[in-house]
Amino acid sequence: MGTLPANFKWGTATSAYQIEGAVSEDGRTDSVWDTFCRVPGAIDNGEVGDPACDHYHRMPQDVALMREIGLDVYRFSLAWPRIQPGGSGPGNDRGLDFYDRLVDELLAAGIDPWPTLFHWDLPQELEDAGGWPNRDTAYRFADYAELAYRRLGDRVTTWTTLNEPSVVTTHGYLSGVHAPGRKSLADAAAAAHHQLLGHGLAGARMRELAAQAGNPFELAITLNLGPATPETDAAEDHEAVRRADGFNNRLYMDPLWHKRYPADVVEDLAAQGVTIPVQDGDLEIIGAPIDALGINFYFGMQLSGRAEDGSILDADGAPVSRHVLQGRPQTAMDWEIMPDEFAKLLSRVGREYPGVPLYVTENGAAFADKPDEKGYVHDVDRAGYIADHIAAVAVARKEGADLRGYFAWSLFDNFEWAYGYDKRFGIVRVDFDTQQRTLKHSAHWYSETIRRVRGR
Ligand code: IFM
Repeated sequence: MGTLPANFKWGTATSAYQIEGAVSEDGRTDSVWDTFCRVPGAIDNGEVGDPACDHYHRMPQDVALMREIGLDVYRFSLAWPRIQPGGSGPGNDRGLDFYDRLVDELLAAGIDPWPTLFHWDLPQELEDAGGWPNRDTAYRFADYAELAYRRLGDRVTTWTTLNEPSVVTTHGYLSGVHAPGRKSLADAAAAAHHQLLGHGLAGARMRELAAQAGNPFELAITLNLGPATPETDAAEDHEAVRRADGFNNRLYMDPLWHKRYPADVVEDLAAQGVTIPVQDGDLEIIGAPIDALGINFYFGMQLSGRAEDGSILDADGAPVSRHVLQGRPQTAMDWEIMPDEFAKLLSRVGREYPGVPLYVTENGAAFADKPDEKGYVHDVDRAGYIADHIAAVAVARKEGADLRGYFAWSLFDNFEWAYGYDKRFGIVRVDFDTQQRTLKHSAHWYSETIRRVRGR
């Protein structure tokens, strides 16, 4: 699998809404996902994120499992509506207490806590006030970050602001397949900008508090970057790739690195009557230095700029971007498996956006697991997927990308958003009837790999 250094950081990742359950306990209020789950037909089988993995009540035993696997890092997210019910006002001590205990439990187990402030569970009240398309949400986010930082900042040394803002933009506000289920390009563009602004404001606020307290920390953001390749050398296929790369990748990377939005994306949006609502000073705030970039990767797409009938414009007059399968093996999400594209993507980030350490903060696969009578899953497919992607990390490092860690998605089978519980990404199986946890073959394999690379 290539060469990785002994100090490479190994972890797993989860998110609050996908594992915690206890959605109405200890003062937590609804997030947009609680609301979305009540929309008939929004989630497969009408499932909801409660009790999910019941992690809220089983946290100590879950941390013990992480210790058994031998993780260096546990990446999790904080639930905004648990810490600041309703999305404004004072912190909720009972919600904060949970994360306080989690951080202590992790540190006692020798595991580095990596909280993410926002992994999609926006307080419903903020969505009612306009959600991420409303500029005020960015300021509310900084206030919430302060509450979290004040409680945990003495022990947490890496803070991630956002997880995958592009998914919130495209799935939450453009296609509407995720909460809050809106469908508007103008809202999507505003949501993208205000998430980035929230990132910048929250980072600045936490840096200020850290300086006062003498507690330095590393600031990170996690983006899911998807490589796109043209189906043929035709100009329209290259154009489809440019648009996808622009809207999904460069729309986030360029303001963070270069304090500007990519001119071609701004033009694409203008052609559809949409402007990114940037105000004076925003890009300075967004482009303030970060200490780490988290990259989430699952698949890339081969694109054609022509519809099957050969036309280059769709019914609304917009340019066609058609996903064309390459005939590669697929996961249970129907995502084609392409570790070679992952290596290229990581090398590209290292080359085009240098100067910041990189971490793979999510990578993994759902497969149709077949547990035996004891709940054990011999998932050689998942272990193979992870092995091939770790090998891609080693390739990219060789080509100069400053990759320092790999976190498998996910520690547990969990609530996979609009797919409910059917798509299992865990290296640990969760029996959702009994909440029994069972390490899969992939967890044992991961554990052995970590110990081998670490040299102990
Ligand atoms: O489950 C999600 C996670 O919440 C964000 N990244 C992708 C994962 C798999 O779809």
